[in-house]
Amino acid sequence: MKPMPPSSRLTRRDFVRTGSVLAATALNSAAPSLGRAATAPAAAPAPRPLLTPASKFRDVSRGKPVPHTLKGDALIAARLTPKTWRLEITADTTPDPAVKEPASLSQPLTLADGTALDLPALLKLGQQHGVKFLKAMQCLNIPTPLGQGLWEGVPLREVLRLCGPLRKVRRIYYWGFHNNDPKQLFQSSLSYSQAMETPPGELPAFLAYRLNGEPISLARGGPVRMIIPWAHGFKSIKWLQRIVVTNDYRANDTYAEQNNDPEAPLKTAAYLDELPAKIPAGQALQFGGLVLSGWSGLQRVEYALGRSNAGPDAPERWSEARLEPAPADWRAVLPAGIAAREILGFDPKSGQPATWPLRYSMISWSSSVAGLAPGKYALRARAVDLNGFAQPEPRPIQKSGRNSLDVREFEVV
Ligand SMILES: Nc1nc2c(c(=O)[nH]1)N[C@H]1C(S)=C(S)[C@@H](COP(=O)(O)O)O[C@H]1N2
Ligand SMILES: [Mo]
Repeated sequence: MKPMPPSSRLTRRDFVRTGSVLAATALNSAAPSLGRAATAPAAAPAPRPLLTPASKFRDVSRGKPVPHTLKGDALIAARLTPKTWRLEITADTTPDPAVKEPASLSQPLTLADGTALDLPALLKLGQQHGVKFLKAMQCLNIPTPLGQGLWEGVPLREVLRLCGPLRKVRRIYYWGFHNNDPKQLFQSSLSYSQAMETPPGELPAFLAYRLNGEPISLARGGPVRMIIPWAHGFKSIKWLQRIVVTNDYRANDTYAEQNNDPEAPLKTAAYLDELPAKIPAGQALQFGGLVLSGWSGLQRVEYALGRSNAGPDAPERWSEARLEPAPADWRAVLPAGIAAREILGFDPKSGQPATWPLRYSMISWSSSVAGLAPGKYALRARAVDLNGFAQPEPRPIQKSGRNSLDVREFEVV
């Protein structure tokens, strides 16, 4: 992610207004018969709100019943209310030939001896160590990002510190409420260093208790969920209830067993919105979508227009799309009472994003083409990361992070 030159600090309104009408020339040189003057440009798509309201996140929750349908006593028994929520932290002592010496921690936190962490204690820790972070939630195997939120919580390292020195620990795994049915267990894990040794300027794994300035709803994994900034959604365990430290060196995420790469970080990727099936000739085609700046950052978004979906005359001619600029006034974006300078990834002095797009967040992009002759077309979009890899590169398999190109077909009539 490049530092933002001052000239690129346009307002979000500028972004909508100037949604460029430019690509006909690029297309013309590939397929001269396509050119024709545009007469009636359609309205450019407005950028998505940077914060997705909690109720508008797409939901991929597992469990039967899903925890957020529990009510009354069932909710209390599940320890999923702010008053009943507890977190246990223990050491893994399961005998395993791969584990020569078991892990231990000085002070386990358990329900049995009344030491399990409760929400007031976590919030108190937050007064001293709290972090805020704007993150796109996206899994590695689904077509569209789920949403983007401002998450607040306490770094995992600070919570583990409550347990005194950890001995012989190589990994940390954790899970949430799962209806007491072992088959519904959904677990994730981190290396010891990922949890404890946040490098300067890097982002910690954290236990979140607020989303967009409000307590995390049950549907979004509240009262407390894990947020792993650099990872796909499957590491961000909802309804968090148990953390286990282990000397087992193997990642034991539920997702690994489902043929996913559990160590793959968030993939830089562009997403293309739906297009109308038919567009009147003479009207410019406005299009756009979201782009997620992942582990390797974002350089640009590109699109290519071809006459057919897979045909040989689909041009490998990519044009650069326009990225949504950073908001001129973050107060209009952030929940009341939260200043941009408090959020990780912003310069604490200027209150401006240190990079744009922010790491692990998504913004809108857009472009348009004019002068399309009647016929069938296919539009593709891709992200180019800061190492110059164009999506789907450099990920060899989908199961390490969805990386296929979005393609939309439409007809000019
Ligand atoms: N306890 C629990 N946490 C979970 C899951 C789950 O099934 N159970 N699913 C994970 C997956 S695969 C994803 S993509 C994210 C989705 O988060 P969201 O529902 O808040 O968008 O939650 C993660 N956390
Ligand atoms: Mo997921």
